[in-house]
Amino acid sequence: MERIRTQVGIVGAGPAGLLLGHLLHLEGIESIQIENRSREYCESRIRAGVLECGTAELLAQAGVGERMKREGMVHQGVYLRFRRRSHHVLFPELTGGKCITVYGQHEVVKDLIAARLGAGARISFEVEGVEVNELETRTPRIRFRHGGEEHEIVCDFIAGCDGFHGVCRPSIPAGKLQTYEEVYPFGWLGILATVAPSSDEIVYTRHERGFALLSMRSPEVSRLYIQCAPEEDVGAWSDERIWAEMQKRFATDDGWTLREGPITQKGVTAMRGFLVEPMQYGRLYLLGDAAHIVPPTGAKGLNLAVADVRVFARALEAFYKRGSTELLERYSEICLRRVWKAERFSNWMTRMLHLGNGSEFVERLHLAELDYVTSSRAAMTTLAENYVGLPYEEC
Ligand code: RFL
Ligand code: PHB
Repeated sequence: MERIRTQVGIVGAGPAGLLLGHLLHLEGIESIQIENRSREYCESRIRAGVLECGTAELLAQAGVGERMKREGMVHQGVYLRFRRRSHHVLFPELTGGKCITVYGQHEVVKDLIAARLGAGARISFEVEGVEVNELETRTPRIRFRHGGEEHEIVCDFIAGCDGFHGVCRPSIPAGKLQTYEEVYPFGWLGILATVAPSSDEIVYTRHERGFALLSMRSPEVSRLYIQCAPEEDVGAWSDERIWAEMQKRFATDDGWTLREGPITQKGVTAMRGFLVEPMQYGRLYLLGDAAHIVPPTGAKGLNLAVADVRVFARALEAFYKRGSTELLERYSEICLRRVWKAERFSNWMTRMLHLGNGSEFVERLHLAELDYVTSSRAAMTTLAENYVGLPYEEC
């Protein structure tokens, strides 16, 4: 068995794990990273698309924002569409000049993998049998198989960046974490289509047939979603059926048209809110989806992962450079303040925009809420400041 010593062992090469490895490297802190999927799989997994203002700035400051600045699309606002009319929410005038960047998560992942490997980092893809052990000690360990051989990483800290279905969170002994969960009765059927986006900015639509979302990945590629049942069978949705449903939900009275094109990817995502408290046990720290999940309606998941990484990287810097454990002790508390606000915002956006199975009274309340949000500057500011990203917690 090969035994390797490092400062930080990182489990998972999604955005959280990769960005953490990169920020630590910039501070001269050594890490080793393992991932159970292939590099190609990680680089082509289509997920989030919206970067908060602070996320884009952080990537740029860390030197991994070159391509994002060139190819990412800076958007000044979003459209809220209901009763067949679109209403624009313009962010800069409501948030002191802030915008969002539409840039695919898989592009962020590609940029980060290139930066890590370019700096000579060790990332082992396609590992198997990952276990995290001795979490209560000063030398926690990660065991895994790679290329048929057993390996063990002995480190000072383990960063659990292995997503919602990873092994890190379930390795924490029962009773040590408090879990909070909300399963939403909604799913999203998402598609990627080779067609120029039909809107200059993202469109969130509430319709009596259900929610629909129009987003994009480039001037040639559209990303669209429609509300469906959480357990919807994607096989039941032919391309023709998907476009016909989208045409109905996005329809307006002002002559706008939805362009159709070849569908290159289809998938269904169930929606949940989930988090654990604290986000840490012994020397194992959980970051990103490993610790919390939000429904995608607020576009917060990736951005929360980046915010966790920012706090944890600073905490490790304080530990290695000044011997201070204060930030490490406050890691969970600092992150959870932001996470709970993102859960709140995502819950609000989800309920307001989706068709529930509640009463007609509740449905009318949601329409009144949309009417209010699009007509009151105060209400619009609430949406805007959360969407572009609340200020980072001081640390
Ligand atoms: P990830 O991206 O899930 O990465 C975890 C990595 O760990 C690996 N892994 C393991 N590695 C080693 N050993 C094991 N035992 C392992 N188990 C798992 C996995 O293969 C993977 O590579 O978590 P991370 O880094 O925390 O990043 C979180 C984001 O991916 C997630 O929050 C967002 O995608 C959520 N999300 C959105 N977030 C936004 O901020 N804006 C959006 O617009 C947005 N839209 C979305 C979304 C998520 C969606 N889906 C599919 C859930 C839209 C959708 C449809
Ligand atoms: C996306 O572009 O994939 C996207 C945009 C906004 C959301 C969720 C996903 O709220």
